[in-house]
Amino acid sequence: MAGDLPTSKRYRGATGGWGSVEGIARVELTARASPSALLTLKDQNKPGGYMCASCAWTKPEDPLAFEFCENGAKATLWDLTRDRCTPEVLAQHTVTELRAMGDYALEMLGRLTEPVRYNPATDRYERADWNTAFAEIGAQLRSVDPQSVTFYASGKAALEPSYLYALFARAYGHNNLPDSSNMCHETTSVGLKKVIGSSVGTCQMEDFDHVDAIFYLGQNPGTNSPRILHPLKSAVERGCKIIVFNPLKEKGLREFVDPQNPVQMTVGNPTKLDHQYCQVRSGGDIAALMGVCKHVIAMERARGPNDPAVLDHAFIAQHTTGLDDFMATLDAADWADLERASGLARAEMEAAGRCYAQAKNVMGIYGMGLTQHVHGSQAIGMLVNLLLLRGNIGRKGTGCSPIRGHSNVQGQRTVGITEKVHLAPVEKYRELFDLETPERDGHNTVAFLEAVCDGSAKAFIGLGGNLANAVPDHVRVHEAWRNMELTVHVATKLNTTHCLPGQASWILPCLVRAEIDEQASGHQWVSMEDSFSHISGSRAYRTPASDPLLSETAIVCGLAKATLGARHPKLTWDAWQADYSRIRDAIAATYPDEFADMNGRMTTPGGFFRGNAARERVWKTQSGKAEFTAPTVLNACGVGDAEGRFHLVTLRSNDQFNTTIYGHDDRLRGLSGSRMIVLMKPSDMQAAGLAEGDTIALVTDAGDAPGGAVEAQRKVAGLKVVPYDLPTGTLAGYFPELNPLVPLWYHEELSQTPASKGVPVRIERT
Ligand SMILES: Nc1nc2c(c(=O)[nH]1)N[C@H]1C(S)=C(S)[C@@H](COP(=O)(O)OP(=O)(O)OC[C@H]3O[C@@H](n4cnc5c(=O)[nH]c(N)nc54)[C@H](O)[C@@H]3O)O[C@H]1N2
Ligand SMILES: Nc1nc2c(c(=O)[nH]1)N[C@H]1C(S)=C(S)[C@@H](COP(=O)(O)OP(=O)(O)OC[C@H]3O[C@@H](n4cnc5c(=O)[nH]c(N)nc54)[C@H](O)[C@@H]3O)O[C@H]1N2
Ligand SMILES: [Mo]
Repeated sequence: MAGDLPTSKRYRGATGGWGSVEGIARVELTARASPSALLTLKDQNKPGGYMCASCAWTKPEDPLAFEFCENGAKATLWDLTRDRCTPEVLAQHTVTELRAMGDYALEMLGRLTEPVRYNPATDRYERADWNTAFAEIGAQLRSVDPQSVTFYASGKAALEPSYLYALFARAYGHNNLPDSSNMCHETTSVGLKKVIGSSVGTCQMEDFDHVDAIFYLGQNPGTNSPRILHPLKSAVERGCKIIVFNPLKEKGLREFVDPQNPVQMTVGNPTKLDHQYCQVRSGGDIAALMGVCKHVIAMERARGPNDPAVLDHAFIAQHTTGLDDFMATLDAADWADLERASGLARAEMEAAGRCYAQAKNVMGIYGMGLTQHVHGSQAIGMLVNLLLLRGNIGRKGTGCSPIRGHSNVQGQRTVGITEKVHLAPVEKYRELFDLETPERDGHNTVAFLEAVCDGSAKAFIGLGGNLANAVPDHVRVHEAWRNMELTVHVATKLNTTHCLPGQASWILPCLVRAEIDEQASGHQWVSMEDSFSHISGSRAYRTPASDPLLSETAIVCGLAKATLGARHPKLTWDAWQADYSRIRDAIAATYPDEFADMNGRMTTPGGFFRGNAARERVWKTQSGKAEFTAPTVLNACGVGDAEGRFHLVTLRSNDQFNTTIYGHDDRLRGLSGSRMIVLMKPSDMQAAGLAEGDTIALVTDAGDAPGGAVEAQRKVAGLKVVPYDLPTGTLAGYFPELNPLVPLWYHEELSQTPASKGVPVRIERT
């Protein structure tokens, strides 16, 4: 299918509605889920049921009849396929052949059923048993320097296995604990923390009942967090105004038909969502928000003696620092420069400024469109600047909220999966387990990949994910990846990373979220944290896809025992594996302020809230206040404009979950048939002499690596040009197909998140 000429019929339906029902039905067919899998969906995101394995949007206290979206349903049905990737199926192909198939075909082989090990002599994965797998992996880990080993986590594994995974890493001897967050919201963890002292969002569900305006930047809810559309729709129906900043006119931000509302489904009158749509160019948010703030300040200065203040002076005086410097930067900024850097007209920024000033309660919501830029933390800082001007944090109906990705990515960080020692519960490990942990910070994703490329990384364990394909610089990384001595993957389905075996390589298959997890003490619960810092229990009722499957918790315990032996008597792997409530006791003992009585509270409808200081206007920043920051750049891209240079946005289609591709349609954008496409503004096409359907290559145009090293050319060929409504100079296409274009060194300045939303490229005709 890939490579066929795409059809670009404009999708006329709204987000949600019948289209989403069809979308689910199609995946049910493609994934070959068993008919009873559809029944399983009714338990999704319900108290007593299992939590969705797709995004991290919050689980409401009072769930809808079907508290899942098109894409959450797809994720579950995809997990519950009837196809099985058994050792017999694997025996039919060499790993070299498998690698050439690509992620879509690999996942279509079905669920992995038994542990397999790589045999270099036959270039095949072959059946193994759990005891051998644990013993041999443990022995090999004992023989290498722990500092050369990395334990990756992809954001899906629950709090219980994640807590143990981090503990295992540190007991073994490293802090090399990158997770998918390093490619995602790490910019939030660092950038938001810097300015308001919180590494996570401050909003709660009830804020949607009071919000008057929402600034919605760089996030595509129709595809990536569809359940947020319900509170957005209710807010709009109450009169809330949504001001969107996005280079693409994303359908999900324009209109919504509630698939749970029979009248709206029948009559089909969608709710219009956006009040104003600001089509910023790639990286244009810093300048756009500066323009908005500039106008708010101008309104304050222009007000008459009897007019109410525009700024919240009391809040600013009591709670913030840095306003003067920030105002000086705004005053020095020229409107023409702001227009150029943002791609917006002055009038648009002024209109958004008026809307901001007129709204009593404002929320800022954002996603990858802010975080995946070289100056992404400055963009987040600018959004916070805007909110602080009128005290829009720490009050009902206000706040700043990133929309998180994987269903437990935020929670994995909360319970210790972090490469940064100062974020690890080192004292508690000592107190509870007599454990001295390594003092050196570990590798994040970029540092790990650099170690892979320079040969110092010797072993990799992946708790989920498809890391080698989710990262930048495929060509360089894939070549070096195979030089590792040991690669181990805890996984549900086969993917490209598994097909890049190290000298020794194992795949350890695990249960999915919707499957029964039975241990010595009985049927287990697990738990996860959502975008709003609520912790919910999850328990599943599906029979596992095969008998030999183990839970992620059991696999982590098995690996830890085999590696550490009896070295740490207080690390009770057997007891933890037998009864997960004991792991939750350990989590509660490690984080008493947030997780006290975790076992008792996790079944609260909607989960329990672990609290947020910034929401209470307690600012855990360096200054002890919320910080206005003056941006040092106008555009968030790391490389500026030049003749023939475009900035490429890599994004998700409606038919994928990261590297898991469900199909070749992107319904809400009206695209179908191929993922090898580049979206381009018609006038840019004309200027470049291109017509619809022309095949081109994109070549990276970022200059050389810092330090002057000349790097291999980065190029993706065979891309079809599709005309699309985009700002001048901005192109868009799909992740992960376009990842070979992102240089490993092209990442966010503070967090090292790869800058996948503003990749400088030029076009080559082929
Ligand atoms: N169905 C489904 N759900 C998912 C995922 C999935 O792949 N499929 N992935 C999950 C994960 S891990 C994550 S992190 C989230 C990701 O969810 P999102 O944060 O929505 O991520 P993207 O799809 O990458 O799209 C980001 C949006 O930013 C816009 N954008 C790009 N560049 C800029 C810019 O410079 N400025 C602004 N203002 N906007 C810009 C794009 O047009 C796009 O609408 O979704 C999660 N949920
Ligand atoms: N160019 C570009 N690159 C990007 C992005 C982008 O927008 N543009 N987005 C980035 C972002 S936000 C993220 S989060 C990363 C994602 O990076 P990853 O998290 O590494 O990738 P996924 O595609 O989510 O991983 C899919 C694989 O996880 C395994 N899996 C699925 N479910 C389970 C489970 O329940 N347990 C276990 N153990 N394994 C499971 C399956 O084998 C599946 O093939 O990619 C990043 N890369
Ligand atoms: Mo993500």
